[in-house]
Amino acid sequence: MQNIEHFRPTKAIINLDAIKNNVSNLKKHLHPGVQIMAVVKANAYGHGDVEVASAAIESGATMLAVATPEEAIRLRKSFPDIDILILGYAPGAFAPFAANENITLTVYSTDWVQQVEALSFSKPLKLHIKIDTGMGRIGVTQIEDLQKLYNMITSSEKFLVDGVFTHFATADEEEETYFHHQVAKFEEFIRSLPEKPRLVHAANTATMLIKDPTLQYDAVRFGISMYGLAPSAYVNTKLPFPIEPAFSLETELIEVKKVQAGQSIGYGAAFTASEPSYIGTIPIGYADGLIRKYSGQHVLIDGIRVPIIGRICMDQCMLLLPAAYNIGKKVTLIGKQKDEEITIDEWAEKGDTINYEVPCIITSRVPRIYYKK
Ligand code: PMH
Repeated sequence: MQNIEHFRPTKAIINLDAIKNNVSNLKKHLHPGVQIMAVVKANAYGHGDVEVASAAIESGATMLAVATPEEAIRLRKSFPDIDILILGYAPGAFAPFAANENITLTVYSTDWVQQVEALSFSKPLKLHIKIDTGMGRIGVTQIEDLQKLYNMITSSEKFLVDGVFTHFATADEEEETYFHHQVAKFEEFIRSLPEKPRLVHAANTATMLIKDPTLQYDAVRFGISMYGLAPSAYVNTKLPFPIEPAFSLETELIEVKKVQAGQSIGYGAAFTASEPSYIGTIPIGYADGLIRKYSGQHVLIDGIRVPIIGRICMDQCMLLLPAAYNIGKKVTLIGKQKDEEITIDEWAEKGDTINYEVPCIITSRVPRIYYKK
């Protein structure tokens, strides 16, 4: 686990066994033949794209999904044979490159197809048509537009319709009406196609785990719970199997000092000691993704909860210690120590956000160190 290139003690530890267990457990809940598309966009939700993809593939994922051309190209270098789908926008100019690299693109606009048709290709370009059934993001919204797009693609030898998909806006919520409206629209659109493409897919984590397992179609797009996090508090109460978080965040005390009552700490002198206190400094700050909103959040030392005090600086922040710990003492920001655990969900609540955002915004300055048995 020790990597001599990383001198600063601040590290994200990624447990690849947890990723593998989460994918294996999911697989047991899939109908025979349903493929797992591991959603590894945004550097695998901040966990590390290549390593997470490897672990997911070892456990049964047969496809990778990303958001951008750059993410796809990076993964293609490590995985020459696996299907890679870009779920988001790819500019037309990328299409010949995608075809050459066997990267599948998402399509939703006839203008885009027209522009791309004019380019020359070494191989056919694989496409998945995106249907917007209610997310309001990208995708065709009218059956006539779907048919026009489908006909345009299938009448050109440059393209191959490999899939069709949609994305649900409320799969992680208790509400049913909007969700079922989206499902009905998707099925109506699929029925309108002269031929079913190889891969129909719609389910994200929440859909397949709790909302409606019958919506697995040909593939499921497994994201947040592959990382051991529940898509929402509502889903968390209904999970069909326990999930194991993969992301921990650790550092060490780099300074410990005793201050007197009345002494202030940090920018704006925002914290003032009310009694003689030990203050610890840790080398992690907002440039690492520890945004200032996290001031007051607890971290763990010796299994004891200790608060971050004052304003978080760019590269450092300060803790109110219960004792005069030694420099070099391990500090766990996310993860377990003894019987205590600080979860990503706790950080999300403190930051008024969702768990997805917490590891995503831990910046590349924090090395990801991979752990597996
Ligand atoms: N499919 C698409 C098209 C997505 O955008 C996402 C996640 C997933 C599947 C995976 O969802 P899951 O992690 O809930 O399983 N996309 C996003 C997003 O754009 N913002 O937050 C999550």
